Amino acid sequence: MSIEIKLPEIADNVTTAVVLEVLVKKGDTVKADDVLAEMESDKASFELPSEAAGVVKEVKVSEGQQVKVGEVMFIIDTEAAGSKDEKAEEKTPEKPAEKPEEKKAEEAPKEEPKESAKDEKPQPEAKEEPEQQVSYVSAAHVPASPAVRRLARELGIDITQIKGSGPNERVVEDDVKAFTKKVVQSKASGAGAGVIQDDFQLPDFSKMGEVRREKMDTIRKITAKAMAGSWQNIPHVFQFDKADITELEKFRKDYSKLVEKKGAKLTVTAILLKLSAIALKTHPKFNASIDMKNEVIIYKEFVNIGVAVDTDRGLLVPVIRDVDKKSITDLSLELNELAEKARTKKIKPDELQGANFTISNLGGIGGTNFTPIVNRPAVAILGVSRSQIEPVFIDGEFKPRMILPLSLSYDHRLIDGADGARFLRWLVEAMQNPLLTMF
Ligand code: CAO
Repeated sequence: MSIEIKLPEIADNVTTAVVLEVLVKKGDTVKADDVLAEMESDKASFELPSEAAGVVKEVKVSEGQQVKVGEVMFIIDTEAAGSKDEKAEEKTPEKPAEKPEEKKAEEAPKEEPKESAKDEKPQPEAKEEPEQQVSYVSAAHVPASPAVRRLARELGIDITQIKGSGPNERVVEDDVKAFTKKVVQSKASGAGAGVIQDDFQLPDFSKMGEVRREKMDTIRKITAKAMAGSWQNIPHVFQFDKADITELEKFRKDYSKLVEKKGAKLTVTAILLKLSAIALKTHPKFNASIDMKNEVIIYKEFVNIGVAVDTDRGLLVPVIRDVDKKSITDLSLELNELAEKARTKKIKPDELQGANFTISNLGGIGGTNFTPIVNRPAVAILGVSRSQIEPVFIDGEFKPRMILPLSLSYDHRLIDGADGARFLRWLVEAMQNPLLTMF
């Protein structure tokens, strides 16, 4: 049997209400009194509960829509599979009907999301952010009044991240305020990307065709926040150049056996690590961070470089420390080891922290150029694309040369255009003639 859930009478002279949030989707199993939507009228905000257990057969409203009293908002199929044992389920709350995301949370040990949030972050500063904890609980299942939910929503806070201090862990107004304060302080201290809520209203894609919804995993959440934080805060400039690496490639092939004997490959990334370290030493602004709060530039005497690694779980940035003090062979070995650890989930949190500069090499995959986003608190990142043979006009004729496209993305608050061009040119010339690095 199907029942219609309509907008009930709200108060005298109130004939409509606006849908603030739809908390269920077609196919969801609900229990009696589960909240289907959050509503707001002229007089108050309130929750719209389901009158019976069942499966959501139809969602007839969308967020922001104005609904009239008596208008049908949801249709619940009370006989659909999963809804039959409604009474039994209600009496045994320790075994609630599972939603896919809740199942996932149960399969993993409780502490794991927190751990992996620390383990897997590509941004060192992410560790202090209270909002980085992962929750698989949907907002509808967090006990809180509509007014508190609305406050959280208005402040851009994900209510599932807040531990309630009220009875049965109910989230109260003070919890939302305290959590918001923590986030703001963490952001103001430069500790992280903060809660970046994208309030873009998505259309209902299910009206256009079949869709599949998947919970973001930890790395995706952290990457999304870190990248959005960088993009919103850093005025990026992108500089492009090309290096003729014909001679360097000959050298790399001739000497790769030396490195192979020690157990790693001599790749262009390892060579770029070494050359970038020297470039950072000779161009200190690129080895710096900006403290905007105190209007200070922090120049670093050490040279730690992050290398973007493509893993099954997404982008990770292991950091190689004191690159300037290591040989290319040692750097090849360490890069190999860290990339392997990142790909096999063995990377430790401190191995993902503290990069002064980043190298992102997509050349193994392809592409002619790209513009990577600066990895805060660093101020620049090098993008490396695929090298290929190109005709170059030398001494009156075209000659086939191996050309490597490079891009440099940098923070224009600290680095001027001429600095950016000089830095990248220095790297290009160093690749073409490494002896120059000794001047
Ligand atoms: N141009 C042409 N070929 C390249 C190249 C380039 N720029 N860079 C690497 N290659 C080749 C290598 O020579 C190697 O070829 P062989 O298999 O014939 O020896 C092959 O591509 C694979 O290289 P590799 O990946 O094993 O080694 P690497 O040291 O060059 O790169 C790493 C290591 C970790 C940077 C890389 O594996 C990787 O994960 N890259 C993706 C980085 C990424 O996702 N960036 C985007 C982040 S968002 O900014």
